[in-house]
Amino acid sequence: SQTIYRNDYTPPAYLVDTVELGFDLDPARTIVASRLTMRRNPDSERAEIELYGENLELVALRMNGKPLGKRDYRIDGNLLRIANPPQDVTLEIETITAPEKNTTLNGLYVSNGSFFTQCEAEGFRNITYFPDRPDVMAKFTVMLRADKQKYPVLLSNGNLIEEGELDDGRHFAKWEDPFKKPSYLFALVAAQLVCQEETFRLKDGRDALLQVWVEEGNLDKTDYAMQSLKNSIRWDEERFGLELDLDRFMIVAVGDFNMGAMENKGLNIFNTKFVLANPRVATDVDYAGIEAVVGHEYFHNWTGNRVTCRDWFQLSLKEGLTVFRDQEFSADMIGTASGRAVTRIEQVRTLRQAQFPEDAGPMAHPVRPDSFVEINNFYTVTVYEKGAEVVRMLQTLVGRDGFRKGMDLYFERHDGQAVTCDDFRNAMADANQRDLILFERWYSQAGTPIVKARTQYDADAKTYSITFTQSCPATPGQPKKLPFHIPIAVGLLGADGRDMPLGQDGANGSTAVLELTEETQTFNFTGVGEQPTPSILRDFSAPVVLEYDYTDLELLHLFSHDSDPVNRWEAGQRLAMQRLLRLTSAVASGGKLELDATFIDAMRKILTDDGLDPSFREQALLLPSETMMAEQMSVVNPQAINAARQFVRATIGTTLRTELMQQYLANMTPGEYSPDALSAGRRGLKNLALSYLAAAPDADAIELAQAQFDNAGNMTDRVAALIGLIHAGADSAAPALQAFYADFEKEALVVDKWFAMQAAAPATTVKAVRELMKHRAFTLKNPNRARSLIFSFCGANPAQFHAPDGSGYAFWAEQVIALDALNPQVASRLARSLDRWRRYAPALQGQMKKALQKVAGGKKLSNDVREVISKALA
Ligand code: B3K
Ligand code: ZN
Repeated sequence: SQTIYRNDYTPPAYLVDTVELGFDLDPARTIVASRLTMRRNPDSERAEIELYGENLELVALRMNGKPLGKRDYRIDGNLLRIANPPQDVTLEIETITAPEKNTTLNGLYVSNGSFFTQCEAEGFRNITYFPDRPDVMAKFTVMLRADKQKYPVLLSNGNLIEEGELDDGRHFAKWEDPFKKPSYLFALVAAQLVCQEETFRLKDGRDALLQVWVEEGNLDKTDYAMQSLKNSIRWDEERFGLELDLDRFMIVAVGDFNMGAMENKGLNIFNTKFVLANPRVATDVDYAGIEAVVGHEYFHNWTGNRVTCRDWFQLSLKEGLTVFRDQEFSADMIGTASGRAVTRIEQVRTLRQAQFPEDAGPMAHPVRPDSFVEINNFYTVTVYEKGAEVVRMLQTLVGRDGFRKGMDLYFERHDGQAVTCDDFRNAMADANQRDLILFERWYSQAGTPIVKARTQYDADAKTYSITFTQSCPATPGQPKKLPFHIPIAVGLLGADGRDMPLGQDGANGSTAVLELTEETQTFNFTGVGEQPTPSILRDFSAPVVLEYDYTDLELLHLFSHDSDPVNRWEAGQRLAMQRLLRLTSAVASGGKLELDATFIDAMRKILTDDGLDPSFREQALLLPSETMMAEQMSVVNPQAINAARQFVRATIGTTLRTELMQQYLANMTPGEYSPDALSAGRRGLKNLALSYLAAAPDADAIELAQAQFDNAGNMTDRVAALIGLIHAGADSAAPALQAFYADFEKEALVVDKWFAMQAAAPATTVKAVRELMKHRAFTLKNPNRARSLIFSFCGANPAQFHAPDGSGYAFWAEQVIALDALNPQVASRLARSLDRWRRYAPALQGQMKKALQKVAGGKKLSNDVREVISKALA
């Protein structure tokens, strides 16, 4: 395994203008014929054709009509080189692959008897020899041939230009993509599928054909994906002036898929999880996921496909930007200010739950990494979610209109090109005449910056000052950091809870965006008539850790009054976190467990404030997760964390019993199910109330959960009730689980939920997980199923996973090794579970190290897993 460095980039020696691909599809032996027209790249000095190929049987290779013999080319590992070719070259290549043997789900593979592809990042080289790098963009024409009965539907990118019958019961379809694209955006599907379709009028008056393809029995679950696609198309027209550039846009759902979905040009391939929904099988969270992912993949058509990445180090150029776009889309779909704030709160939660730990661990890397062994390991929360934060900060700095101008300039300059993160930043800077030189550090430096704030009020002068000091912890390969350019949105609250008018430059009414660019800087406010309570980092204006010594009184004030809903929520999280951490040490030292009435009263006030959206109240009442608590401790004690958090939940359940019950009843959503944000928010609050009631198990709460389970009219309520029963340890939990399985055993995505609920349940031991693995519905081969049981246990059940005897780690090691033999990309994700091993007590650390070493010693380890494990052990 070899490390690849960003600074080693060189342009390709040959470019490809056109690609003609012919597929004779057969699960055991698929023949791929490829014809490439290539020419010397004027931007390169080198005179060599380089083609990548993996797991291919090379049958024939011709250059300009002449067969090439063993001496005319060299194959080193996955690279085929032809030295000193002429200026213009036509290459003809014939290869054979065995899709049915491909368990990696990378390249061309078979799922439930049909053919699918996944080519990003470097999967195309498993299909044919090709300059498989994103800066080689070519026009593709694709001929598919296959048995008509088994594979009645033949799809590829772009437009269908011909189809017809062949001998022996076979048929063909020819597709042409009018746009140049890199090979990672190639796709084909040959399958037994049906579709929901619709013509949709675009803004410029053209009609586009939209299709959602699924297996026969799932046609009743495609409405929401179709609606989300139409909403996405409209939204991109309106917000960014970007139109669909094809006559046809297809979404295809497949049950075996390594990630969420893939933005192949005109032929998006999706994990069924992000397509299929009806109220019976999908939860509110599933619906929101479908909207976001359908949007995300559609938005890639411009940010990713029309303008793509020069090399894979630039991945965040398309991913960070496209996540930002899908976040804005989801927020705009809700429409209300408080709904928007709730989506923002969820983003902050994801960052703290997953990205901050990554940024502080052995796999920490900049948004634009400097090196990698396996690029698939860098489709991370840092590249995606922190990358989206970086784009969001740009919008905060140049304003919404300025951001649009920057986007317009970006497309004006780079449409049809493969470019870099610098090109994007430069477009933003140039369109707004802004200096964004220092801002580059957000792309080049890893680690979560820490911003310390100190404040001073001068009553006589009526001035208030905030001094910020920033620092950033060392990360692998980056011992010292330079200051970041950090937008910090600030408001000041008066004693009456209202925002004070700000006499500060750049102030926009009651919120000022301060720009911290040095290590230490002081900002002054004038005309401040009373000692304010500062609301710092409003709307989470930068992905940093803010340290400020808030008193409880100040936090309570913000929690009751801050006009910025994100900081209002944040104040509650701070109050809760302080208590959770105090209780965790009390548990560990055998001290007395107590929760103060002040905190309970604050929670009660929010819970019963009918002036607030239910979805906001739900967010405000949700406690920081066990993972977030662990990140705050110098030595992590998973069992004490769990016990402390359970104590707080049970105490809330007991002391607020009346109010929780009231809210439970007040937020029922009778009538027909609708996934809209308001209804989902009501269900969310109601089900959170239920989970608190069930955390303090009394007979009534269990009865309530049971009744909800029996009468649920949708999956959201059914799952919430079942989780309530399971977590309460109710006798009725086992029969309910059985009934649930019996009702839904034919719905793979619901069976996933069934495994996941059990995996995350507090009483589920390693041994119980091993038992569940013997269930007839379990298989490691399907990524969704593996994730539902094994990943859920290792990630969402820390108190059991970190069992003191090390049995969780031994289990983890076994599963990483077993998965790696089938599917390295999936295995490598699971391998990340022990990233933070050095933060645990010595006894646990020793056990974890042993498990890591066990995996490291595996004989046939993939590069994917080896990279993750060796970085963890380094
Ligand atoms: N671009 C794909 C992810 C590909 C992952 C390759 N290991 C999906 C997305 O981000 O939209
Ligand atoms: Zn993406």
